Parts: sequence; C-alpha cells; structure tokens
Amino acid sequence: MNWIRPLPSNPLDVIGDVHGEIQALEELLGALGWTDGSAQAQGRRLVFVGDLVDRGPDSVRVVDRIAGLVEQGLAQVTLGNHELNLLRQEQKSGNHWFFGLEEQTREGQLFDSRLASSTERSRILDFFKTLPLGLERSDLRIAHACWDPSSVERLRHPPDGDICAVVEHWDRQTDQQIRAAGLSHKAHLESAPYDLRDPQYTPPLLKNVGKEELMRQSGNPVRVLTSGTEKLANQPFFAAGRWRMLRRVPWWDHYEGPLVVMGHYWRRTPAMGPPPPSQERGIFEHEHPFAPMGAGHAFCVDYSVGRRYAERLHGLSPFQAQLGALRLPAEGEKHPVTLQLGTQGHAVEMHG
Ligand SMILES: [Mn+2]
Repeated sequence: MNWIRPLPSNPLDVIGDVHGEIQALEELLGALGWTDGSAQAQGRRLVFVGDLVDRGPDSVRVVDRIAGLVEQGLAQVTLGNHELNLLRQEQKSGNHWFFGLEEQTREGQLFDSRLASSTERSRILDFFKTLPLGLERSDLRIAHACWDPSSVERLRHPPDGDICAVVEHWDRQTDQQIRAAGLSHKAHLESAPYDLRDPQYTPPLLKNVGKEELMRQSGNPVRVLTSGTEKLANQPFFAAGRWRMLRRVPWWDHYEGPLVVMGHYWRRTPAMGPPPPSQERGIFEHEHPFAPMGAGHAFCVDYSVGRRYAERLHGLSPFQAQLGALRLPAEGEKHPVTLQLGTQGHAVEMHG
C-alpha cells in the first residue's frame, strides 16, 4: 500500500474537516462550482483533508457523497484521526453514531446524529481502507494534521498490511521502548488514583502518563500525520472525553518546504472572535484567520465546522463555524490563492 500518493497538477479545491455536516458540504460544493459543473469544466480537482465524520448530523451521507466524487476521479482524501478511530473500532466522543449508539454531549444533551446501519458501517470502512495518509506534488503537500518529513519518509517504507496492521506495527515498537524505559509501570502507578474520564475532577499533571503518551504519539508516523506533534502540557485540560497531559505543538513555526495544507486544528473564523485565554486553541492566537501559519509554509483549512453541533444546541444563528476550502492554482503557478468560507470568498496572501 502506498501511504503517500501523488497529487494531480490541476488547480485544486482543498476542503477542511467536514465532521458529518452534510448541509455545509453541499453549500460549499455549490459555492465552488461543483454542483453546476463549472469546477469540472475548469479542470479543477477536489482534495479532502480528512475527518469527514463525527459530531455532525449525517456522517453517512457525507462519506457517501465524497466517496462518489472519488469514484468519479474528481476527488482525493487523506485519512484523518476520526477515520482512524473507526477503522480501529475505537469508541470515542462523537463517534457513537457509527456504533449505533446515542451519546450525550458535554452540555448534557443528545447528539443529533443519524445512526449508521450495519450495511452502512461496512461500506464506510471499505472506503476508509482505500485512503492514503499524505498527498504530494512539487509545490504542495497535504496531510490531515502534520507533514513531518521524517515520519513521511518512514511511511514510504511501511510494514505490510492494512492501516490497522501498520499502526500496530509501530505501536509495538514504541511499547518495547516504553517498557525498556520503565515508563509503563511508573505511568500506571501515577494514574491509578484518578478517573481521567471524569470532567468534574481535575487531576494533577501526571508527567509519566504524559511522557508515555508522547512516545506513543511521536514514535508512530501514522499518528504524527493524522494527529500532529505534541509536548507535555503545563497543566491538564479536558478534551474529547478525557483529561490530557499533552498539548498540541504549532509544528508549522519551524517547517520549511513546499506549502502544507492540513485540517485538524479548529481554526477560528472572524465571526468567532479571539480565543478565550487559557485555551489550547491559543496556538492560533497570533494568526490572521485568512493567513498562512507560522513561517508561512503551512495553511490550516479547518474552520471548526465540527463545532456546529454545539452552536445548534445553543440556538446560535447564523453559524459562526464554517466549512472552508483553499483554492489553489495549477502546479507551479503562484496566483491566485483564495479561501472560500461557506458562501464567502477571500483573497489569501501567500508569502515565500
Ligand atoms: Mn482531526
């Protein structure tokens, strides 16, 4: 299996994390000219950065719609951490719909998501099994969360097998290193007194738990590309159903190379305003919402549409969170680059 595959030289519309928001997807495809055939006529192609599913109202329809575009040769998709969870049968906050279960949000109401049937489940997994982790051409690299050159090189020489076998292969290697360092025993003792799934009770910063998680994350190239690089947090924080000892690292501050377009990082739209202080989202504090990140060689196109379930619960109208698309010219051409957020198009200044 080739986990890193070529991108076509065509002009591209790179779409951010959809998270089951079928209506936002249809609106954006319409605004980009994919429903009246004008995008096809211009020779454009679509790329989805992954996290097609979870939290939103209809993940099944989102996957079916995108799989149809892939089948027609119009779209490519990179695997996100949410797809990986489903492939690995890991039940996590927001993916209850896949397992046919109702689930409460943190706000204590039920997620309003259509539950998948068993036929739909296997159709979805069959599609996810075909997805690569990275896409590239001379002027562009695409992955769900992070393009780490050394992890990408490891993925060019993977062990045999499907994505689950590949993840497990590198997890086993890391587990041996963790055990050899005596870390698994220390982490186990350290976490024993705490229920890390209870949002009501804040545990202290568990450093050995954090170090163990960090080795497991950075030692596995599949995890690096699908959920990014991390470091030990200053204090624990609760996210996606669990107390976390690690925080995300803005890897783009030190990245040099062709433009990387990714999703994953819950970027804020202008309507959402600045992040509350203290929040992990603070990694975007200094970025203009339409500007490339850090050193200017990376662009996150996830504008938090996965938050709309909460905006609905709060009766927020119009939505602040948007589905975004970065519209890039053909290979080797620099201009123009635009950002489509819902029905609004914005010019993007790329530097370098
Ligand atoms: Mn993600």
